[in-house]
Amino acid sequence: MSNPAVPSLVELVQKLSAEVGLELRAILPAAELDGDVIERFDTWLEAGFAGEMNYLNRAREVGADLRQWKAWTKSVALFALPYRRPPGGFRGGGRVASYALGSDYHNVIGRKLKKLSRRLQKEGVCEATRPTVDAAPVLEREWAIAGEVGWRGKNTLLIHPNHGPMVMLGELLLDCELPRWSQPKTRNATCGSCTACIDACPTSAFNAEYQLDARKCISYFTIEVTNKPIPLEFRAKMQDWVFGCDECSTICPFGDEESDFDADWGRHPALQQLSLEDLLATYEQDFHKLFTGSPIRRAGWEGMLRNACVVLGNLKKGEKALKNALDHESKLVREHADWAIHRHAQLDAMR
Ligand code: B12
Repeated sequence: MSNPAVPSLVELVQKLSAEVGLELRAILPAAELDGDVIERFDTWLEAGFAGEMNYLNRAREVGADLRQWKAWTKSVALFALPYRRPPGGFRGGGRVASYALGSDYHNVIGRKLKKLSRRLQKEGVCEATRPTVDAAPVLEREWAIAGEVGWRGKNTLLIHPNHGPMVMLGELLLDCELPRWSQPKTRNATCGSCTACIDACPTSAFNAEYQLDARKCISYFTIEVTNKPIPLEFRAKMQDWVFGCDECSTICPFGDEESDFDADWGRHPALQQLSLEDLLATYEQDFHKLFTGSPIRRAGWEGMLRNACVVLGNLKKGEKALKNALDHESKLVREHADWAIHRHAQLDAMR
């Protein structure tokens, strides 16, 4: 039954979104973010919290107005796909952030957004469109907050009232003017006095509520920095996180712990197949083949082998594989294997 409070054009976008497996969360005009967002972004960049993620400067240039990126944009449709599922990782240990356990979200969401674009074009709703997921100069969380998809969590993540922080964001830029619209909420909430995410961070990466020093975040140094050593002070604190980290997401009281979106994202076969010891023995070419279609490729072969050494060190496992890696062609891997062997001795001494 149609809802008379929702303009029919929005209903059409909702319907077409649902047909491609997306739930429309909000629609905003192309220039909607308030000035404070950009000021805070500048402060954050100037403090050096972005580390080596120079690509964020481009998002700064686009700023509050998406027309700075795609001049024809008039509206933006916002999406948030839940991804919570039982934890997982490499066979025998080595945890991988939940969002990366299956198919690459860029592809999963990107494909759905492309399908939606074609349907909108066919219905004559718009002509030019641009799907975006993560890898574009779009401040995705700020748009989602402005569209009331959820609220800004103290862990800096967008928290959806029902799904919590474990949602991946995606947007569709459109060259047509659509009415501003937000999905009605079934509950109103905020973080209140809760600081569970800040307290749970293994590397104390939050300088303050709502403020992350990315350089200290496990996700940053295991994924974004692919060719440099992991700072010594963080290696033991990484525990068994070999790619990304979910600690500030899973501790959040919002979102249903029982949620299981495994079927939507799948499990990547390489993770079923490989142990960290196997990973350490892979050649570069094989690594890229094995992880085709997985976000894990982003960390690169050398980066992932480096991470694997640290985790094997922390888990006190894989002594033989680590010893072999002392002769690895990569200096980075050799150095981390050496650290891991010393870590085993250190853990023995602590017993
Ligand atoms: C760079 C980046 C990272 C970096 C930096 C993270 C960060 N917090 O900025 C690293 C590599 C560390 C990272 C890690 C992760 N990421 Co990331 N990442 C991004 C990316 C590409 C840009 C984010 C960005 O603009 N950061 C810049 C800073 C300035 O933003 P900010 O921290 O929100 O800062 C604002 C606030 O802090 C606020 N602020 C500052 N001080 C104060 C004070 C007060 C009082 C208030 C109210 C506000 C406030 O103002 C700042 C400017 O707006 C986005 C995709 C995109 N294109 O947007 C994905 C994205 C944010 N990442 C995502 C995910 C899933 C993750 C991880 C959970 C992955 C994992 N499991 O390992 C972790 C979570 C770590 C965390 N708590 O942020 C999702 C988040 C979805 C969601 N629910 O929010 C995104 C949106 C990708 C997507 N398409 O879904 N990520």
